[in-house]
Amino acid sequence: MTAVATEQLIRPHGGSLVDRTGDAPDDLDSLETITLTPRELSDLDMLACGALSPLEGFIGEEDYERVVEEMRLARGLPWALPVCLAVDRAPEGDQVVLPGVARLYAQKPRYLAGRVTVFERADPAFPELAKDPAETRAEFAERGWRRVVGFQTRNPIHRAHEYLTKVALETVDGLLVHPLVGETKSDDVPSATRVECYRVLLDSYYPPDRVVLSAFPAAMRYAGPREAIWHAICRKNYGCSHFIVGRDHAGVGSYYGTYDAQLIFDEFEPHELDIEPMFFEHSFWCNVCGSMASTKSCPHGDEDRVALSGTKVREMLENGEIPPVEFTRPEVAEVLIAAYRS
Ligand code: ADX
Repeated sequence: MTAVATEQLIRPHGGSLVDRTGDAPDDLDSLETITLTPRELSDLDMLACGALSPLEGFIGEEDYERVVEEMRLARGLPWALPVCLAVDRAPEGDQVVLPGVARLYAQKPRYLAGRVTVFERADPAFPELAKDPAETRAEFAERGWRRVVGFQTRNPIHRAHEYLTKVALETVDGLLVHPLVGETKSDDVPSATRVECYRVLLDSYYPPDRVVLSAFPAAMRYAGPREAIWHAICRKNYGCSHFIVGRDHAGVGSYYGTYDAQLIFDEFEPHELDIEPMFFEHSFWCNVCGSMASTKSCPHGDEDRVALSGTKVREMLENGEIPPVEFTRPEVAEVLIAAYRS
């Protein structure tokens, strides 16, 4: 494929990529300091590099209310989750310094709004996988990709994930595997182990000239449907024209309906989000088909289907048992077992 201009890629949300990196103010030492939670620190970093375009800072009351009630910013643009900075009290001055990280979760009573200027980016968890939206866009253009599908995940990659990404890849130019590496709940598999899983799977089973692996610095909110919209908008900023939404995207337990995160896309007019969601039914391995499938493509019954739950797999790994190949590739299972042993 021949290179394309970055202008030929999908446009960022709101029209242009925000860049809130800049120089430190001269009076830095005299400013009041506010400590951030890991989630706020992830948001700050994404504000800096334009991953949250068109946001230029933590949102204020007008945006907050419209986002919560209507999934829109005050200016009318779709936006699904508040990006807020909670504080105990209003600061004295109109500028503050934001250092990380407080492991403190008490709900603070106020939100501090305003533009940010980031003069020192947080150290990325995986430096070799850290790519800002401008960098993924440049890479897609260089590779000649215009139609790029983004894949969000917070789990070790299993056969269903592989199926979704490969089916999607059949219809577009390239795939961005974009695992979330910000804060997750404590029983999710740590990002270092997951990143190892993504690497071994991509090395053995994906064509390197069709896939980019990069880390998505966000923290999980477990906000299900709204998070699916938010994830899609962020990936649009990274240059993705398509975004995969499968079963219970960004869900937790059985709190949301299995396909709520797909249905919510109907609340926007066609092309308002611009990025195209690619919806997938619950997929599984079918012994009779001898392949991955979903109820859309497989006529067989439950007795022929392998749909292991995450809990069941965790139990197997804890006992040192290798999950069946129908669920996890052996290369990935080895990484997981080694991680559980250590
Ligand atoms: S998530 O919190 O990032 O959504 P996970 O990493 O499990 O969790 O899922 C990544 C993506 O794959 C999501 O779009 C999810 O809906 C989809 N997905 C995961 N498992 C399946 C499955 N068995 N069938 C269909 N889609 C799935």
